Amino acid sequence: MSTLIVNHSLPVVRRSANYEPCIWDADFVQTLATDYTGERFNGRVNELKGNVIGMLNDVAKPNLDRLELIDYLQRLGLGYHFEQEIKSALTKMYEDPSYETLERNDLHGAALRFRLLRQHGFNISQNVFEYFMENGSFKGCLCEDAKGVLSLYEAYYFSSEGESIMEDAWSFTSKILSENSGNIIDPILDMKVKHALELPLNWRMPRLEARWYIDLYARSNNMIPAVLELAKLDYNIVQGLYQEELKIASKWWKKLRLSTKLGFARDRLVESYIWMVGIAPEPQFGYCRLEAAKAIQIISVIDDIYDIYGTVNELELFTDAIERWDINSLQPLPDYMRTCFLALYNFVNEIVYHIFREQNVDVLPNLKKGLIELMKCYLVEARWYHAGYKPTLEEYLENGKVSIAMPIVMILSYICSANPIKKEELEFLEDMPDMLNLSGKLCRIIDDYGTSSDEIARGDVPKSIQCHMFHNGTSEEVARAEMRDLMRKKWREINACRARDMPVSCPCTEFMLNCARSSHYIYYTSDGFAVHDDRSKNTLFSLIVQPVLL
Ligand code: LA6
Ligand code: MN
Ligand code: MN
Ligand code: MN
Ligand code: MN
Repeated sequence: MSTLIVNHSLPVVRRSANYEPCIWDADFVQTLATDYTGERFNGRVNELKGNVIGMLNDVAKPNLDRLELIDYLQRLGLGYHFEQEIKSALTKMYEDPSYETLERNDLHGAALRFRLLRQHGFNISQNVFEYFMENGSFKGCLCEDAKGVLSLYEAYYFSSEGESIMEDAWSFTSKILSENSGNIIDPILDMKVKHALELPLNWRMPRLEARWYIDLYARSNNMIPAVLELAKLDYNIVQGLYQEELKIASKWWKKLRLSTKLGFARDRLVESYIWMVGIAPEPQFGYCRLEAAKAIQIISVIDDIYDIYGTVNELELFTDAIERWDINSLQPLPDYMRTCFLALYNFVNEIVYHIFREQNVDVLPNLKKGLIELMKCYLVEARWYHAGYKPTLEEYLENGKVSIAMPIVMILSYICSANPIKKEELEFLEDMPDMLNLSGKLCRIIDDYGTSSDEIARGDVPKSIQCHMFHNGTSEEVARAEMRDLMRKKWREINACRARDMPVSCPCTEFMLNCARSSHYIYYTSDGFAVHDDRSKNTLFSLIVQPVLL
């Protein structure tokens, strides 16, 4: 403990990220309201749900129609209402041996069935696409079938490493789609192609995809009015829940006044909440969204301390303080760190209290452990930066998969959504299962892709792009292309892993996938978390503020 004394007499030169202030006024947040309350619309929603269940169970419907219906429901954000019906319809289609013969001339049908079955964990082989190949390549005549090619492209994103037909499918479809995008005669199909080339469906944040797809579906010629009405009502009702949660979170943040005291750090409560809408969008996860959004806000402040504001000496003291977790020994910390420690300490204790009251389970050791690991990895990066050390990409990602804060956010999400919480499940998550290991690295790569330009400019540890550039002697452009390939590769490893179900009772696999999906969106062109641009403003408006017009 020799490092416990800070020499207060030396002037400390502090850096700044010059973050813009928060643009979402807390008073504005309190004005959010909706006409679409559950009480008012439940009757109509149940009626429409009944209609849709009838359609899903209608065995007289051609298989392709039922597959498309499932796809529409999921894209419209309605999948969670019909989990059982969807599973049983897909099981029948999976077990029906006549299916493959039927779809030999229909690339769209074959690819759609492949994608939906894979998504729901069925073991369907890539060989279903052999009928569309000759001499080892996809048939040239398929170029005319833009709809089929698009479906095959989307199906690729559900494939695993080593599936060579699917890798061919990707080269084939992405080439044809980029060549034809903008010139496809059917305007709806053309929009879908452009959208898919930006980000494929499997990489998209579900709620935003639902909002986008509602408008598109409304203009489709095979649109089913009951499905559209249900999608709009459900979107608006769930938006009302988000508004109430965000109001609670915003009041808490305003009252805490941590950003007044620590003016150098990001003040991004609303953006933190958007992260959680991305990760756990379904209505039943309200407590999880609320608490994990608060956690992301506090963690961003701490990240700014480690990245920018703190000296290495102070950061060592803070890391020690987190390890001790003792409010009786905060004297060595500078004031700003004491404030931050106390905010984190109280926040964690409040969750620990809540869970203990409800479930008689003590989650303090788990939350503490996750936070200690995060701080240690933050400290490693700070030391690397201040020593001018350049890690290899592999070494960097081993640390970066934790410093992205995904493990702690996932453990917290489990704690705030599982009931009952099980010790063995918590331990399983803490041991960094493959899914978390892979998605942690993936999220780190995606975050670096969007944030490292600003980070390097203000001074930071080499991020994944720079690690690759340094150790391979490449340009930034080449390194970026390499990182895009690495994202696809990591996703294919994740897909293989996803087929083996996680032995955890809350939808943690889905949270992890959604975390990567949200990262793709948030960091698509820039740092959409820290920087305000039209894109991030529109995102907030469509997710939280504006209902869909009925
Ligand atoms: C990322 O910012 C940040 F602060 C987070 C809290 C990410 C949220 C993570 C989730 C939801 P930054 P760094 C898992 O790009 O310094 O500053 O690690 O993170 O690159
Ligand atoms: Mn940072
Ligand atoms: Mn950092
Ligand atoms: Mn850093
Ligand atoms: Mn970053």
